[in-house]
Amino acid sequence: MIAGLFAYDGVSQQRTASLGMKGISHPSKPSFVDLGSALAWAFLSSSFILTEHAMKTGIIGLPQVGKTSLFTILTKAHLSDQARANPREAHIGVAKVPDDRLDRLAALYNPKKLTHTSVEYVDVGAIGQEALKDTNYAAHLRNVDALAHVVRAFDDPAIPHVGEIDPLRDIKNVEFDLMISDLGQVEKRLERLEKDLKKMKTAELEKEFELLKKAKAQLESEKPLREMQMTPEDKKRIKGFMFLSEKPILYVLNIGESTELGKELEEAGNRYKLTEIASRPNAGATAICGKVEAELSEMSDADAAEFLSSYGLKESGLTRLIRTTYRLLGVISFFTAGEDECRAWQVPANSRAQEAAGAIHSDLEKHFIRAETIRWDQLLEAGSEANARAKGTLRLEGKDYIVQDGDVMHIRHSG
Ligand SMILES: Nc1nc2c(ncn2[C@@H]2O[C@H](COP(=O)(O)OP(=O)(O)OP(=O)(O)O)[C@@H](O)[C@H]2O)c(=O)[nH]1
Ligand SMILES: [Mg+2]
Repeated sequence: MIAGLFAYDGVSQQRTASLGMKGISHPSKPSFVDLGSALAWAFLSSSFILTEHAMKTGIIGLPQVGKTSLFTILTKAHLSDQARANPREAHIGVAKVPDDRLDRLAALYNPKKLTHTSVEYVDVGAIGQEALKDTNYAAHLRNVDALAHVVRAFDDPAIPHVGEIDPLRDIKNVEFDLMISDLGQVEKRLERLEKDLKKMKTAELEKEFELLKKAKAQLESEKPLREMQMTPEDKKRIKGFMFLSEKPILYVLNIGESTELGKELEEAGNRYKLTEIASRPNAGATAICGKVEAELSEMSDADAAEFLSSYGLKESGLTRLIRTTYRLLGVISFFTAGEDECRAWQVPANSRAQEAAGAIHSDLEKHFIRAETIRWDQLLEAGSEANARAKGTLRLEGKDYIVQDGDVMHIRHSG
């Protein structure tokens, strides 16, 4: 059976028929006619979890730099004063990834449902060597996929800060703490490995030993592990340690209010000398003004747009921050579009079309035939799938096609 469907719920109905015909029964799984439950079940299917689990970003930084304020506006969380004050408690929340391309597709299809992708943020107490010795605290950070390091650049005598405002110094201090924490772990494991290798030599243990010695040298020369060149095998080998300095990092400059905020935000990286550090492997920088973002988050969309333009801004710093985090995580979005649902799907960059189909549903991956593919802007330009097909901008791609950020895909499958 070949069916081209742009929307997910079409696919789920297709599943009903095909699974029924093959007589596969899943007593614990819902009827696939029920779309809500079908999606819930999709969340449980293994390939879905691999590709579509919300990526986690840990918000770190020195005391009183604006971490919790940023977390609150990102995730629209309502924290009690008690939760805010407790440094041992991590706050976890989800932020929708804003995507203007998806919004524009939705304007074309007018779907019943519009689904963005999301990023999960974890806000922990202030970082420091003592805090990192706390296993609970460290565990929260080890579990994230990337770090957003909030750095204070705003001046406010009422809010204490160690010394002068000096973002680069603060960044180096925090990097140092991350590296010390990793070094402790590396040394402990090396000691253990040395003992084990005396008892029994295996190729795998020797490889791990060599790799960790390399990591130790890297850390001792005060370079984070995210800058160490590694083969994919080596990466896998040390994945289990969840080293903190290995995680991609986004430096978030929290700058003060200004009437020329647009210009200030743009120039902040240069002004605070972050250009070099942000251009290193797996690193990036962005600037926000926490105060203004807090005000924006209380406004209606229309008021927010007016407010932004009065500061000479096209988009909120928050939107940019979420987008940059997404890029740093090494993921891209492709879309499915239809009258029932327009939806963004998150897959690792360089995914093949067949793998991307698996992000929607494992059955689509298994029974993949081809993907009708078009760039989001070409689809908008054509005005409809039929027009795009007539113009030849709607392509038929095979299973090995590398999905591009912004592709709209329509998976043809036999199932
Ligand atoms: N002037 C100014 N004050 C800010 C800004 N962001 C946060 N603050 C204030 O700084 C104080 C600390 O903010 P939090 O968001 O709690 O900072 P934090 O980094 O989570 O603090 P700890 O978790 O205690 O380390 C609060 O009084 C905020 O109102 C900002 O952009 N400008
Ligand atoms: Mg806090």
